[in-house]
Amino acid sequence: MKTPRYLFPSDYMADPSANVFGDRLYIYPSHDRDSGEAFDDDGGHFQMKDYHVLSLTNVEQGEVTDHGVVLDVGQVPWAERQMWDNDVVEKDGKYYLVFSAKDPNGVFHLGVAVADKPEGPFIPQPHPIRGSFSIDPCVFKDDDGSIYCYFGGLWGGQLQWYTLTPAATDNEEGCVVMGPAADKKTPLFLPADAPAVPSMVVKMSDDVLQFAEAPHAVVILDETGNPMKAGNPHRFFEASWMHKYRGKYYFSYSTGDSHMLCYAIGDTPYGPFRFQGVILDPVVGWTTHHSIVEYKGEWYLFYHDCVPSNDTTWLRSLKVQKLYYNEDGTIRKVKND
Ligand code: FUB
Repeated sequence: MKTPRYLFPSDYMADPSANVFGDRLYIYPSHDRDSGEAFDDDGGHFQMKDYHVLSLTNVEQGEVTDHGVVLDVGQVPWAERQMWDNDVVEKDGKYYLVFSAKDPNGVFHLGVAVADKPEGPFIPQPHPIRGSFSIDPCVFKDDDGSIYCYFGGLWGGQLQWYTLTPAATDNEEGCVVMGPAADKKTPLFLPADAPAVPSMVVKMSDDVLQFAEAPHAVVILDETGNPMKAGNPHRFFEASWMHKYRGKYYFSYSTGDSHMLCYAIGDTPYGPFRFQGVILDPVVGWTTHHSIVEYKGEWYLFYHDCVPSNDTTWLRSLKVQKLYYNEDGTIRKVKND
C-alpha cells in the first residue's frame, strides 16, 4: 500500500474507530452532514444525527460494506444532538457501542448501546453513563479481559469544565474528577506553564454499562520526564486511542489546535505515558482523529481528512494507510500522500 486509501467515497464520515471482530474489520465512524450551522470554536458545525457501521475483509482494496444506520439520536432518550465519536467493545458475545452526545442542556455525556452483532443494530440505554462527561470514548479490552474507557476533548468537547483534585495533577497514579465547574468559565487558553488538561481513563463495570470507578487523569510525560504543560504543541486535545504492542500500552491522541496525531507509551493502561512523537502531520481540515489496529498481520492507521470536500471542515472522508514500527517499538511517522 504505497498511498493512503479513501475508504468510503460515497458519504462523509470521520473519527474512525477500527476494531477486528471475528474475521472482519469493522469501522465505527461519526457520520458527518451539512447542517447549515456556522463554524465555531465549540464545534457547533458538527451536528451529526446517527451512526453507520462499515466493515471489510481487505483493507487495501475491494468492497467496504455499509451496514446502514445502526443508531439514531431520536432513539436515545437522554440525547438531543451532536452524535460525536464512538467506539465498540465485545464482551461475552455482546457488542457495546460507547458514544458521545449532548443532552437537552447542551452538556456532553457518554452513553452505551448494546447489540448482538458487531454491525448492530444497537439498543441504547435509557440514561447516560453515571458520572460521564465530555467526548471521544475509546473502549479498550486488555488481555486479562478488563475493559477501559479513554475519553475527553477540549473546547467544544467541554473537558475544561471539569476540575481535578489539586493533588491529582502531580500524582502519577491519576486522580479523581470533581465534576463540572460551576461557572463553566475555565478559559480555553491556559497559561503555557499550567498543567495540560489530561484525557481520562476509567475501568468499566462488569456489565460494560457504567464506570467501575472515578476516572483518572492520563498523565503524559514530556521529553524531560515531567507532565506536559498546556503550552506544549504536543499536548492532549481529543481523540484518545489505546492499543497494545509487544506488551506496552500506546496512548495516541489529537493535539487539536496544533493539528497533529501524537503518541506516548506506558507500562499499564493507566499510564503514566512517556511522549514518543508525531504519528501524522496536520491533514486538510481542522480536526484530525484516528485509530490504530492490527489486521491480518499488518498494522494500519485509520483517519480522516477534508480533501474530497474541498476543505469543508465538517465534511470529512475516511482514509487508511499502513503503519510501521521501528525495532525499538517506536512508530514511524505515517505518510499522508
Ligand atoms: O466529530 C466531532 C469531533 O471532531 C470529534 O469528537 C473530535 O475528535 C473531532 O474529530
